[in-house]
Amino acid sequence: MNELVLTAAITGAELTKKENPNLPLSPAEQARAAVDCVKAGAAVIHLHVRDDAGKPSQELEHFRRTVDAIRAACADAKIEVPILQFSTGGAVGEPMERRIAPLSLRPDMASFNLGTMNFGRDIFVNTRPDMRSLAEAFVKYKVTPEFEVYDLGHIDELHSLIQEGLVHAPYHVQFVLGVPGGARPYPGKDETDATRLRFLISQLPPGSTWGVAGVGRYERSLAHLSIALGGQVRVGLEDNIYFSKGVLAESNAQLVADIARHARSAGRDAATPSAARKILEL
Ligand code: KMH
Ligand code: ZN
Repeated sequence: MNELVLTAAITGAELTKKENPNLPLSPAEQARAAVDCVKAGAAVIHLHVRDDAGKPSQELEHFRRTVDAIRAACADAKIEVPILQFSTGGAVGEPMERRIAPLSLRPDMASFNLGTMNFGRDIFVNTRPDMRSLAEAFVKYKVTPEFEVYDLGHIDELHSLIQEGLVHAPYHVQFVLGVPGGARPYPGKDETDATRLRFLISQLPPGSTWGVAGVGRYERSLAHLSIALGGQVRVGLEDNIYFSKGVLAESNAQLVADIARHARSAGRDAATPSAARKILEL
């Protein structure tokens, strides 16, 4: 089977070290985490950054310093620089113009969220006009989007954007499943999850690549399902702070290594960053 593109979502915007002290926040911590994840099999780093107080930030300077730190750490470790995928989701409540701004740094990829939704106790706002401004910025800065799909209607929105000529191939879709307010897996009902995932895949634009990010306790089971169905996988502390029930993950790399090991036993080696660039048509 094809190689597995593993994405590590190393930091996120909603968590603090209170929930997991191993969450990387500073540029140096994020750089170390990125290197360790690449060594463990990750090809893509999904990146949120923080300010000096550890608060979520969409400031250009905060992205720039983390990117520089990751590049330098990869050079020191003599490893390939991973595909860097900036978040344009930011933190709940961040206005769209601030979320768009980092695209001007022209990262390899960036996330593109496809609809307003309940997000735990919050509302994650992505209005239709905002999404159209976001699409224009992706075209302007020539950044490849990763479309974040939390529910069926988000795929419909992707089709609308394509029909309006606002987004263009390649289409890479991340199914983020398990957010309270979005589509959720059925614990213990693997067949139901497989049926639902197969249906979501069947609705994608032709030629799309896709992966699954299972949130919280669904991370591992959905990763295994995606591997079995030929998809890609995202794991990391942004999505899940535990390694197993009640046991905090020691690092992002621990979560990546666990999935890479499983993938290998299922006949899929983890793709290197350059192999992943080919698979994702970057
Ligand atoms: N922080 C979440 C509200 C993304 O990175 O594009 C949204 C998020 C998605 O993390
Ligand atoms: Zn994110």
